Amino acid sequence: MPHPKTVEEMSDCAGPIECELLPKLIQVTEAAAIAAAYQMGRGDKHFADQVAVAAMRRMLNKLNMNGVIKIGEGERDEAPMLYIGEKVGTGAGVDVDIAVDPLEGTNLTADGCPGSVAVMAMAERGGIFHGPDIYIDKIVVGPEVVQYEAEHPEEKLELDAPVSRNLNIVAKALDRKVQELVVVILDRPRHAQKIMEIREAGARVKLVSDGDLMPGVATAIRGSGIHMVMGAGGSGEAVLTAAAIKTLGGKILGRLVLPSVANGKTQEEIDAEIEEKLPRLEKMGISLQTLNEVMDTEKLVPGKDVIFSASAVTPGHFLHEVSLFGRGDARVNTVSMGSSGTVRFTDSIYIKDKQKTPLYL
Ligand code: VTB
Repeated sequence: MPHPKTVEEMSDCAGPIECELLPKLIQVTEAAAIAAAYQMGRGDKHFADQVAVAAMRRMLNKLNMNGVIKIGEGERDEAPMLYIGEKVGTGAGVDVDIAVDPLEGTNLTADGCPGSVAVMAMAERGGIFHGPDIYIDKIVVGPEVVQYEAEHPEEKLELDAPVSRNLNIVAKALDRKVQELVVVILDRPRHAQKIMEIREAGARVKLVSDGDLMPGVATAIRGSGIHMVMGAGGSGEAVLTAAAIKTLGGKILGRLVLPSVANGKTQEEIDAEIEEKLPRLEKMGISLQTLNEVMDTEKLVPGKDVIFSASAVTPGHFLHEVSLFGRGDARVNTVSMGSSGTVRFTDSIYIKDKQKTPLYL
């Protein structure tokens, strides 16, 4: 029987970003993860973040591209490096939009807890949502649900539908019972109602203290034990999730929400946040009305040549933590992917002294 794909077709990439920058992107997130790993468990989340940012930026600036940070460490006035709008790369080469979270799960790293990663996504210019640094309330699911929706147009996930209805669709798509589903959600008072509804519908809940980005990616990986992610978290994290889930064929639905609203603050506090953030929102073409619109995967990541890489700092759902061996040698696990459909699980071992450092399996 002929092989369904030629070797050339298998190694085809979606465009210049995947072809030229994906191998480099892996090294960028690896460098940040290794830098952060040296700060693991030291209780200083700001310093852990700082070293990850610095390592990432140094690596990024070596790349031949004309990069712009679209989602990063915050606005220019609050972040000295990798702020929104910062230009990175040598300036020669392809135009690239970048979403970055140099250390997703700073608390997790500082406390030595599982789930922190260094993560970045790239796409062609205009390929990544340009939005404010607030929250996005979301639903994330894997490719089986996308397939099921295509075959059952009347049964589509909706952000505002009752939780039980959405869970039923996911269960049918995965050919299992709602009781067998696992939903990951951030452990926050703002999610108390949703958590109750998920449990009442019969599904199981995994609460995470931080870091709902990689669980979102895991919804597209069978065997990860995660079928759905729900709840409001950082908008940057949601866009990064969207980049990964798009390349894996899954989907995300999300809506921008102000943290003061999501966290049930007083009207006075909500008004203060609106006053502070509205000018920036309006500059991005977002009004208080359009803030409420539901965005899909295409809206969050319209790019056609999208790449994503996440390197684990502490142990993850499907990645090992960084190992440090002395003499600066390190081993680091990464999952990376591109629009072509190529996914790589990379186990990189950086050895300085080949005589002194043994290679372990
Ligand atoms: C969210 C979540 C992230 O921080 O942004 C969360 O998406 C912040 O939520 O994965 P709170 O404002 O409630 O703390 C993370 O957990 C880590 O960056």
